[in-house]
This record gives sequence, C-alpha cells and structure tokens, in this order.
Amino acid sequence: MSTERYVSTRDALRMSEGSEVRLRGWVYRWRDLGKRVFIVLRDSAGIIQVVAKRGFTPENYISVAREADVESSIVVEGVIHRDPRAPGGAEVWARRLEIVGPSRDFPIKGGESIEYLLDKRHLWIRSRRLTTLMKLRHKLFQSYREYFNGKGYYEVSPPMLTQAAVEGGATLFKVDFFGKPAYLTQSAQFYLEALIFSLEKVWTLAPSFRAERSRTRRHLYEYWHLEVEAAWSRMRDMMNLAEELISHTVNSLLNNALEELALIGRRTEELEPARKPGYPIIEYEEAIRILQRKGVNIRYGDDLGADEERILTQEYETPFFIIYYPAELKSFYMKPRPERPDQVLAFDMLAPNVGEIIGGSEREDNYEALKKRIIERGYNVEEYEWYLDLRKYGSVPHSGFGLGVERQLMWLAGLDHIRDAIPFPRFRDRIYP
Ligand code: NSS
Repeated sequence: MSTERYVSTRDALRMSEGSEVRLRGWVYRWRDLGKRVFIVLRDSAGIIQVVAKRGFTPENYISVAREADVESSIVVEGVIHRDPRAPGGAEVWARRLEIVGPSRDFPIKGGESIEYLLDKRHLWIRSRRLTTLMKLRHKLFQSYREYFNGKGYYEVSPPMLTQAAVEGGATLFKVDFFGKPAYLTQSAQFYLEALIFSLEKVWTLAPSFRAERSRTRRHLYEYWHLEVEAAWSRMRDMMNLAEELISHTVNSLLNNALEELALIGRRTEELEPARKPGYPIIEYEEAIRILQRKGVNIRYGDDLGADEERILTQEYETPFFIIYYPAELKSFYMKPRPERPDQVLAFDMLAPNVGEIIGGSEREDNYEALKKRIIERGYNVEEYEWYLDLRKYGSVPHSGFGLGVERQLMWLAGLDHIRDAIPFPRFRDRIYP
C-alpha cells in the first residue's frame, strides 16, 4: 500500500472534474440513503465527501461503504466530481473502497457531557474543533521560534526535576528521587538565569508543573511555559520584548492561520488591534483605583484575582501591562523599585477575557539583598546556594518573563476554558487518559 500514491483531501478538493484519485483517512460522517451512501472522509488536511452510488460504484463496494462505520479507517479510489453543493466544492465518486481498520460503535456520538468526553479524550481529540486547535497551537509554537531566531536568542533546555521552589512551596509537586525529595519544575527561570552568564540571551519552551489548590478555567497542573531571560536587560527592555513577541505571534496567526481561526469561529477583528506593539501600561496602584471606581471592594496591597483581572481586561482591546506591584505580593527574587522600595520591578501582561498570560520582572542582582530576602521569607538558604552564587561571580542586571502558552492560546482562539488549548489536559484529581 505504501508504494501507491495518495492525495490529501485538501489537494483532492482542488483537482479538476474527472481526475482519478486515491485517498485514505477516517470516516468522519456517514449516511446511507439506499441508492447512495455518503461518507465524509477525514484526514490531517481536512475533509471531503465520498459518494458510493448505484450505477457508478460496483455493488460489492457499495456494501463496503455501508459497513464503514464512523471512525473506520478506509482507502478510497474514485473520480473527482465538482459540485458546488458538496462541502469544499467537490466530491469523490467511489469506484473502490477498502476498510483498513473497522470501527464499531464509536463512543462519541454527540451531545455527551464534558466529564464523559474528558474520559474519552484520546478519541475526542479526533474532533474537527480539537484538531483545528492543535494546528493553531502548532503554528503558535512555530511563530515563537521564528521570533527568537530573528532576535539572536539561544534556545536552551532546563531540567524538569529540581530541588527548590521558584514560585513558592504551595504549588510544588513532590517526587521521590531515590529516597530524597525532589520537585517537578514550576519554572525554568533559575536555570535560565545561570545560562545568561555565558549565552546572554536565552529562551525555552518546556512544561511547568503546579499543584494548584483550586480548579479554575485557566489553571492546568501541567502547562507549557515559554520563558525568556537576558543579561544587561532592564524591566522596560523585557517588557518591550514581551509585547514584540506577542504582537509577532498575532501577526503570524492572522497572516497564516485564517483558515483555522475561521473553523473555530474566532472573530479575528478582535485580534487586529494587537498586531501593533505599544500595549497600554498601568501601575498596580492605578489598577486598584480603576477597580474601586467600578465598585470592587479592594484595597492597595490586595492581590488581583481572576475576577478583578477580568474586569480590568474589559478596559482594553489589546493585552496590557500592570507594573510595580507591592513587594509582598510577588516573588523574593524581584528587584525593588529604586524610588519606591516597597514595590518591585515586576510586570504582568493581561490579555482580553483571559487575564494574566505573562509574569516577569527585573531580578535582584545583589548577593546580600537577595540572601536577606530569602531569609526574611523563611526559605532555606542552603537550597538557594547555587542561585546565590550567580550574584557572587560577575553579577549583571538582568530580567526575564514567563508566558503561559495555553493561556495565550485561550485568548487567540477565544476559548472560555483552558482545557482545549492542550491535547491532554492535566487539571483534575486524576491523570487520565
Ligand atoms: O508564576 S508565574 O507568573 N511566573 C513565573 O513562573 C516566573 N518564574 C517566570 C519567569 O519569569 N521566568 O507564571 C508565568 C505564567 C503566568 O503568567 C501564566 O500565564 C502561566 O505561567 N501559568 C499557568 N498556566 C496554566 N496553568 C497554571 N497552573 C499556571 N500557572 C502559571
């Protein structure tokens, strides 16, 4: 079979009347109208309608078409017939059909609950919507690489097994590492920081793990984290990079993924304003005032939760930054703002309808100051010995950020839940499938 030539559904749809074709794929939909059997054939490129009909298709192959239940894998030989009524403008009149792998009683028929579908994720993933989202994800990943290659950043590979917390102990996943405790990484940041002393500008795209206490529509236990770190970079430099990256990906998808965006029903005009960098910047203090004006019961010093973020995102039609948070709301490694040492040189980027997609900062580069903060927060200095070393030998000002890839995809694709931004979401009490 492998020596024969096959065309994709996409190519078949472009071929002229009467072309002889051979296709392979899966039965997406199936209808038996007696004299005719309609099969919608699905492959990785798309779908095409196949018709087996009396007077054209030999009787024995009409019987094969009848047995080709939903999700059977099949091979079809036939002739292209251009017909404006067929989806995509053309269909295949079958001369020969072969079932490669039968499928009886496919467990997803439509109308099932989300819980049920999540149990059947390994099958649900074949749906047109999920397939399209995975294609968008692929194109998003490509656009990240495109961007960093053009900027002279080195792509590096941090470890997933670690021995200390980056973002606090509360969300650490503990692992038994030959009798000693280890943790799944929450962030590659400290390893990226170690790498800038030779490579200067680095980035990575890797999983991060968070044992989040609560289930929300935007938290996963395992998510993909794009992280960046650069020597000699100040907070504003890093913010510029972050918005350039985001606008690059928006342009890239609006230029190269219109088909996918249309298939999932995304209103792309909502993404247009984000093509250009220059996203709004507000200070944390201002964000609190905006929320108070809107009647939210919040005070300076309170954390911004999902609800508050959502209200703020309604103020802007592009992503925007919130900067200068009170130090106690943020991680120990952030550098204090010189003119307001109770605040840190931190920036979050919030995207419409989703909220925080990026968290970043300028890092504390002074050995004594960093050590003091580790002690103040009650952390074990020994665990951070190597991280402190980076400030002992040739310290430099540096900044970085982390982007939650699924959160960005939620925004780009207009999803109201994070589960479909990743093929196999890990966000519940059990790991299945
Ligand atoms: O905790 S962060 O805000 N920041 C860091 O981890 C830094 N150490 C990154 C850095 O500077 N290198 O997480 C960064 C982003 C955050 O803005 C979210 O978009 C995403 O990671 N994030 C998550 N996405 C999905 N699910 C969960 N649980 C999650 N937690 C963070």
